[in-house]
Amino acid sequence: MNFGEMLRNRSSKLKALIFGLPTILAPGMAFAQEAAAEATDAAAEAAPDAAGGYTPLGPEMIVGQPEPGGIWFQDQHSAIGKEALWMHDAVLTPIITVISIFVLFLLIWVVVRYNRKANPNPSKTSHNSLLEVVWTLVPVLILVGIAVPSISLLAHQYESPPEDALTVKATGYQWYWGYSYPDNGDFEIISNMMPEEEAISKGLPPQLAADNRMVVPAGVPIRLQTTGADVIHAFAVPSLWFKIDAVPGRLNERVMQIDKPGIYYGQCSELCGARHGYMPIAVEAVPMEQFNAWVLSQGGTLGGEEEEAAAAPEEEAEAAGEEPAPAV
Ligand SMILES: [Cu+2]
Repeated sequence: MNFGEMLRNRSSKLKALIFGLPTILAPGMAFAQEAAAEATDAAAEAAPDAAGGYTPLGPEMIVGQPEPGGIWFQDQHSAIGKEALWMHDAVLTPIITVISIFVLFLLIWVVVRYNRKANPNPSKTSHNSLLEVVWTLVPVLILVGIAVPSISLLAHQYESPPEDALTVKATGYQWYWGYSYPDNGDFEIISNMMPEEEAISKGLPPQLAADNRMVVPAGVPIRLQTTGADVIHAFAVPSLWFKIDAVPGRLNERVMQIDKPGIYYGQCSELCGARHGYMPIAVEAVPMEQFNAWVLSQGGTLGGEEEEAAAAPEEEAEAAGEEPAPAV
């Protein structure tokens, strides 16, 4: 366990204590939520194959979401996220902590040892070559030490998606998201915030749950493109270390690769007008077969379906996403 992890674990114990209290005081509330969650699970189990083999994930599959009082990063579920969190926890936080404590110690030492009462005749020293070399060299070495993992992290974050990556385009509208799938027939899903009562009754987090999620396959690279239809929005999902502006007239893109199936919540992160706070992002990562079933249930096509009508279904499934992205 590294330093940042230790701090995070400590804070979560404290949070459990503070935020657990209302739950103890209001057990009825917690019960109602659990019952609702169970009811949703039961409903989901009762109607599998309703949409051609695809069943929306239930609340038990929520992986990435903020927690009350959370002041640390959310757990990361992508390779980039893990690298970046390591950079923060194992490199930056310890260095910041040690330097802060060292400077505080120096300040206290000067105040106590060299105040007018304790040291009536101050030294007239104006130079000390050794000290000056040390206090120049040590910070330089620290910065060089930080630069190595920092620059490689930066380079990893800007790596281009592989050519066969599945393309998903997120468009920010005032005030909802549209997700289109150019490799799968270019259909678009419109995603609005789910009404609060509906979210609670389904056991989903209110103001984060969306009526239609951005469904993507887990474990494969996704070329996520963003653009804005009216003003600048930003597509941000903290548990995937993902944040990119959605700018009108411009197409931004980054690789998103999600380790495991689950639901990952985010929000628009660029002030975009009156309902900026009400355009949540709900990413649903599912195994590839589930994704293909979902695409078909939305009236989309699997990659290369028209050209390779004779191909076996499994091959088609594998080919999903291999169709080159249309020029934009
Ligand atoms: Cu927005």
